[in-house]
Amino acid sequence: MTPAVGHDALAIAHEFTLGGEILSAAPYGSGHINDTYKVDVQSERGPRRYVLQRINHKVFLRPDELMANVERVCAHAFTKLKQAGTPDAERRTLRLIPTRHSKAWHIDPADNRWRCYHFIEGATGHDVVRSAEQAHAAAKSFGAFQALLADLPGGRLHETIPDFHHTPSRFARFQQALAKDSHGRAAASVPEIAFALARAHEVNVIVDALRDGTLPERVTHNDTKLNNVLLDDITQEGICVIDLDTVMPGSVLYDFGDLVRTSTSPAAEDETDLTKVQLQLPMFAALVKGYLESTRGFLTPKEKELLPFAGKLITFEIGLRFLTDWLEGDTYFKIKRPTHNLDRARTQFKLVESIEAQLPAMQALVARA
Ligand code: ADP
Ligand code: GN1
Ligand code: MG
Repeated sequence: MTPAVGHDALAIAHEFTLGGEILSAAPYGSGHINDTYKVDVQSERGPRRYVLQRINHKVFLRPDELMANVERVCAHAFTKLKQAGTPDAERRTLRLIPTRHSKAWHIDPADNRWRCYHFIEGATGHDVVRSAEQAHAAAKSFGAFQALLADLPGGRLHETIPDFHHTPSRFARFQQALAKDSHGRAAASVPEIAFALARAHEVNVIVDALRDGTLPERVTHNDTKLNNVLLDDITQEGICVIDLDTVMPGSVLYDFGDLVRTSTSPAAEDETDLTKVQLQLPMFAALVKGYLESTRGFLTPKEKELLPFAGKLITFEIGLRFLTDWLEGDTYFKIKRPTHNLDRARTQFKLVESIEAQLPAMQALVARA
């Protein structure tokens, strides 16, 4: 999908109760799915910033259910932080700004759904990990997020994307894309296709264990890449988990796994110099430490044992999704260059190889933790 342009974000911003003169609305962030804008407002109390987002309704087919989830999750997290006396609770969870009609989201004439959040100031989402402190902070935050939602009232959340982390379904979709080869691209990705096909036997591990009850279903984030947690610019502490669109029932293993994918390699997700792509064991150690600090109270032995494998499985799954999107003609992830999805698939698969080579060391590290 090429980045969307042409939405009048400035006009949409006026639909929300921003309490001041709206000065500008400019594209913001590096997410692959939604259209995000930073909105600058001059209020009586000084300058204020907000985040305005158009929900990608080609990806999220039931945006109203998605927003119902987001409202519940934000309200629960904020209430619990307040009850715990957390001093800066306002900065530690996303908070929705109501529309002029007191709704949590706005529907424009073209049927797009828009929502607006307070801007989390003084914190940044990083695309590439720079230090073990950052890895530790990110894992601790996502673990704390899972702990915070363990007692979410109101029943099961909606599945905003059914089978989102059903790796065997992702594999089947890849096989269909390969069989169809609708854009004649398979010939340009022979090694990547072979890499994927050689790993078919491992895709069932987590979904099978969820189905037979060996692993518990919990409320999980499901998109825990490093840039979906904002780290304090001064202390590097994890401040706020963002991108709540895929918060739904799942396995904590996919959450931990995506931290391994995005917070252990010194290279970007789309790095084309594959010699730079590798799992750095000290970063993995920092992830394990941070994650266990928040989750020790509820994690089962089986969940703990599978943490290293989860890093490999989700890196493979996301690589598979990039490769599938490449074969299908780039209809899902935003791209900035023609081979962007193929480049991303190659990077993920290189990281899978690096994880495979270090799996025993990772397992030993978790066993000692
Ligand atoms: P996507 O689903 O497209 O990844 P995100 O919700 O992750 O969208 O938002 C995209 C980017 O916008 C984030 O990576 C982050 O940098 C920034 N962002 C999102 N929400 C906020 C917020 N409330 N305060 C500050 N920055 C934010
Ligand atoms: C997307 O929205 P964003 O950019 O945080 C994707 C994730 C992928 C990720 C890969 C809803 O995340 O599943 O892991 O790209 N989100 C959705 O970078 O598909
Ligand atoms: Mg994001």
